[in-house]
Amino acid sequence: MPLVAVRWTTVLAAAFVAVFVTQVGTFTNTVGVAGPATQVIVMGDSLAAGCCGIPYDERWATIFAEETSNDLVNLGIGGTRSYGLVDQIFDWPSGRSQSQLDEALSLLAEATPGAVSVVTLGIGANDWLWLRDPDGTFCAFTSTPACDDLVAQAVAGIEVNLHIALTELTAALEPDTHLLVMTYYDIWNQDSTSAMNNIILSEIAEHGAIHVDVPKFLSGHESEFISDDTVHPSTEGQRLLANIFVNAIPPDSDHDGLADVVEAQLGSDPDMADTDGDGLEDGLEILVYGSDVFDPDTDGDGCSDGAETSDNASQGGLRDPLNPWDFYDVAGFGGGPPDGVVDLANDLLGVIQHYSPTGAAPYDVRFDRGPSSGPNPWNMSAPDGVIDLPNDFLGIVLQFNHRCW
Ligand SMILES: [Ca+2]
Ligand SMILES: [Ca+2]
Ligand SMILES: [Ca+2]
Ligand SMILES: [Ca+2]
Repeated sequence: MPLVAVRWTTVLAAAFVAVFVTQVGTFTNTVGVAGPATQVIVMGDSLAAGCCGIPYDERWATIFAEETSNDLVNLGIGGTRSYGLVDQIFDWPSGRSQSQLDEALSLLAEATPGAVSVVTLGIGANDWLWLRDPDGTFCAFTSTPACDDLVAQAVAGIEVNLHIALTELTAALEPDTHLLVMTYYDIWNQDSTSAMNNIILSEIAEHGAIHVDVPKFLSGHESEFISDDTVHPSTEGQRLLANIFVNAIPPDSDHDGLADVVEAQLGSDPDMADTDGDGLEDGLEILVYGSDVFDPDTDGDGCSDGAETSDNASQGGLRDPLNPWDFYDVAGFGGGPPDGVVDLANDLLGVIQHYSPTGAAPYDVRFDRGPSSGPNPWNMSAPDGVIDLPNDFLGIVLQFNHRCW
């Protein structure tokens, strides 16, 4: 899977998320959450339970509960599978006497009316993630005929167990309790993940649950949001997941991944998925890229946010909508403003004309870029004061003829 070249800094991401969370924090009292007595019940595996060195307060479930003003009841169990959800009693280390599903059903049966505001469920990935075929091949990495059979069986098992879980949960829920069910970002084996997600989607539809579309936001951005273990979200990923879950609470009239109440806070159009018409949906702009939902070209480099985040490099893609230096279009015909194409006469010859590795005249900042900050050579950084061979001449040659508007 190609990684989209987004290279926003951690500082920028953190600053942006802080702003966003402040905004969602103000909406939580408007979604029918009736004060601190309500609960969210979180069910699932290690994605729900949290793991791998992420502190409790920084896990998505904790943040989600806080942002929706709910008390958290986290039933998640690391490593569990869909049959474990339904059948398995984890008496160690959790000391439980019921399966995770039965525990949730007990809580729902005992709850006073209105006490449970949201139930979330994420299950399935472990069913196939650790499968090995008889030769010891790790099926998550390699497709072999034996692995394909094993994965197919695992996916069929997910269907059976998810069907049981959703049937019993929906029967136990009050009508206004939100049941949020997530689909999975691709971890290793894309076909297996797709097969599993298709099962999950059909079960969601059958039971009238709410789809939490995690892959829509996370797939292609693994390098930003997945931790070094290659499976679990990093601290940034946990916050992203929390925001995705918060925004899945309906209504989201235009299905762009931002709840109507959040769009009301932002001022974006709740009935238009792409408020500024730049080809990038509002949810992706806000939750993933940190770009401006009102400005089609957030960084003002002449290339739209939608084009920069596409995977077509020659049309301006594989760039960063927050980096104004990664589309090396300098001057239009006759030396006017940028004309949307990195061409010979205006751009490449301009760099050659101003070539001056010692920083002497004729320096012109328009023809200067800093070194690439990767992953592609055209992902260049701010002017570094010299118009030289590696950053500028090669930098512009390697995006020669790229065009974007
Ligand atoms: Ca929306
Ligand atoms: Ca947009
Ligand atoms: Ca731009
Ligand atoms: Ca840019």
